[in-house]
Amino acid sequence: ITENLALPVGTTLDRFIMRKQEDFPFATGELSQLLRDIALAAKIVNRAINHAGLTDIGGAYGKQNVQGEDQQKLDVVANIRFIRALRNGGEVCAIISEEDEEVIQTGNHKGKYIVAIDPLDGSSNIDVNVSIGTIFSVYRRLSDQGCEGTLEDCLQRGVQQVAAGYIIYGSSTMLVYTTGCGVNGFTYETSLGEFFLSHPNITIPTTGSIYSINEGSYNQFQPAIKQYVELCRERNYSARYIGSLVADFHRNMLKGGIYMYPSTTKAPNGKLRLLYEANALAFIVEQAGGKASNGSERIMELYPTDLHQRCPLYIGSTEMVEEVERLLASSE
Ligand code: AHM
Ligand code: MG
Repeated sequence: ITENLALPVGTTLDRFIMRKQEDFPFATGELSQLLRDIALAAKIVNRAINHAGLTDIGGAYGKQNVQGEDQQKLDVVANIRFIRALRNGGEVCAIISEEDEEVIQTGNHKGKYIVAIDPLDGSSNIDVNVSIGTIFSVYRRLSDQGCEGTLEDCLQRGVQQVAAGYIIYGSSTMLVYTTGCGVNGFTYETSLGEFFLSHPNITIPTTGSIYSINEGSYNQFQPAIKQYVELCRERNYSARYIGSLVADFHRNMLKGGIYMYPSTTKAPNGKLRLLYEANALAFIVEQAGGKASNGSERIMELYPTDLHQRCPLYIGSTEMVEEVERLLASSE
């Protein structure tokens, strides 16, 4: 057996971030450091996830988060790890997390950035060894440095994002991010403890043949969404729904497809959260050439009024999202 010399390939995440920073001679390097902080926390969370079946870490924590959902121990672990990494890094003044009702003040009053994060998305999949993810958005603070981050700093529109990304803890662990100049993906090489550039300049096909929606809720969908699902069935599209947003999104971005979490009769605003789920993925998909909509408006232009507000989400290949928008518009 000969060693596979093709692996791992060239560029580490650190080097890539450094090279990108050199393109901006006046950049201070704080955003670069912030991204490195997130990557470090991702490695620690990745280790915790890999040990989940072996330690007493899996299973319900016995508490509920602010959405009234059961918190898993790993949710809590991931939340602590990311907050700690961002606090220690010093670049972030305030954090919005799915796991915390209020804005988290890091104490870094000089920090220029705000981070919105879902530390561990798809947590119902933890105990059954199915892919889960972390989603994050980065904003520049609006208030002056030298004090705590304000609510206004946290309630910015998606178009104000300076960076966004996700980590998918899947068959391999990947970090995918954008700073507004395309999307790049890095695969984690566990034995070396490094992320390596594996998916440079990711682009999403303009159309595809995968649709991802929880069809179990079909009876609760609006007529236009039922109609779109019928069209997908007639066209023999593949139905693929992991129930982990990051994993469903990642697959569709690479292969072409649409992910939908529509409004339902039980949840008129859908389930997903604007600030730390929809906006980040919307920024990424647009940078990859795709589209993200709430059915009638661009996700990134929605005005947030609440830290944990929800919105319907149609995201993926441009032509597929536009077809859903047309069906919704003509059914009004
Ligand atoms: P979570 O943030 O509590 O994990 O919920 C978000 C998850 C998404 O990852 C996934 O796409 C969706 O909820 C699945 O919801 P449902 O079971 O209603 O289809
Ligand atoms: Mg979530």
